[in-house]
Amino acid sequence: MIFKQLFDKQTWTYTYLIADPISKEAAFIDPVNTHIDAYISLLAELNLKLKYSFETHVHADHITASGILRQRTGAQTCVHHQGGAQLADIQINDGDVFMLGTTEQIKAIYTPGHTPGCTSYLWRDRIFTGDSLFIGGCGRTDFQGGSASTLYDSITQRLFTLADDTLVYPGHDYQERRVSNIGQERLTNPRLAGKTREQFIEIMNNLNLPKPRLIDESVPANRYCGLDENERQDAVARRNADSEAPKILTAKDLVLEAQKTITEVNVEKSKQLIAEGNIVIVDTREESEHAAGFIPNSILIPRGVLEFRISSTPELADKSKAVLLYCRSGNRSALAAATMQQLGYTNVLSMVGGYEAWKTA
Ligand SMILES: N[C@@H](CCC(=O)N[C@@H](CS)C(=O)NCC(=O)O)C(=O)O
Ligand SMILES: [Fe+2]
Repeated sequence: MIFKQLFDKQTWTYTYLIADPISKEAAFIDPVNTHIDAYISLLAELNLKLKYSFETHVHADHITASGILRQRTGAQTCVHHQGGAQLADIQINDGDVFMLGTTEQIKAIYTPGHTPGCTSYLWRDRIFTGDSLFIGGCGRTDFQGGSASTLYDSITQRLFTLADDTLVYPGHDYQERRVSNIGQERLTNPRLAGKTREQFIEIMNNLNLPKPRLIDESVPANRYCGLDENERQDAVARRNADSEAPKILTAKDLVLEAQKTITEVNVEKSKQLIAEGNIVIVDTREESEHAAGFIPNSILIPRGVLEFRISSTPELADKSKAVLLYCRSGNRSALAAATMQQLGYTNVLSMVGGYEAWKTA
């Protein structure tokens, strides 16, 4: 067997390389995007073909290398289907088994709690627990849909039921400890040993940790396997060309879809309709945008709260009345118009070009 434990000092992340020496097929677990060249060299040095790049979850503290590894090696990216990483080639289910060559089996064990998509991987005598179980600790549960009670169940029912001598290889260790085992964690992990579910939840709800330094860039990037905006376009197109796979929609797609069902009017026509009177003008932008300038007599209902504000807006009580919607450039108002039509409004118009075009005119 070929096995390596790699460490990213910046984020205290462990990455694992597993390979079958006969077929030369290899897999990474949780590769980090700042080490891609080193990974490629390592694969070359060991004469390995990367077959899979697994994520234990959609990480909040670093960006994955999986999307780029896919581009450079053809490896398949694998994330649990609850992870929200639509671009991943394989949407993992609990119990899925992945083969390297004919003998090496990697089995996915669903261990949610740190996030809803967390998965551990069992290979031979060892389990890669990601952030579900650390040495003497566990991943936090205070963001990304985390749940302390779910994590308690995952640890006690899925991980602690493995053989005591199963080696535990975590996703991080903030003191650079490298390996533990199930028996040791069951007996000595301070969050779990001798603790009830309620005590565990109490501990987890009072950690008061600062949020990870890189969370705001990591989570959105990792939903796209770590690819940046430019790299995504190709990957999304490739994915959408596969007729079997669910389509990945972008905001632009949603706007185009909405535009097929609504009526749009230009600024000139809008001015004419306003002059004729008897039309409700709705600004669908955010409050700060409205404050910086608006079309006279328009009422502000930001797109995000439209569905909920409508019934308490007296001007919109009559669903047959003419309504002119605008935003900054015409996209949000198109979506808002489609929504209002779904809610039964029969005379809704969206202003093309939005307030920008209005100002220019
Ligand atoms: N200081 C680190 C904290 C990272 C962090 O919050 N890590 C998560 C896993 S993604 C965790 O569960 N940490 C547990 C802990 O710090 O005890 C950073 O900014 O990146
Ligand atoms: Fe994490």
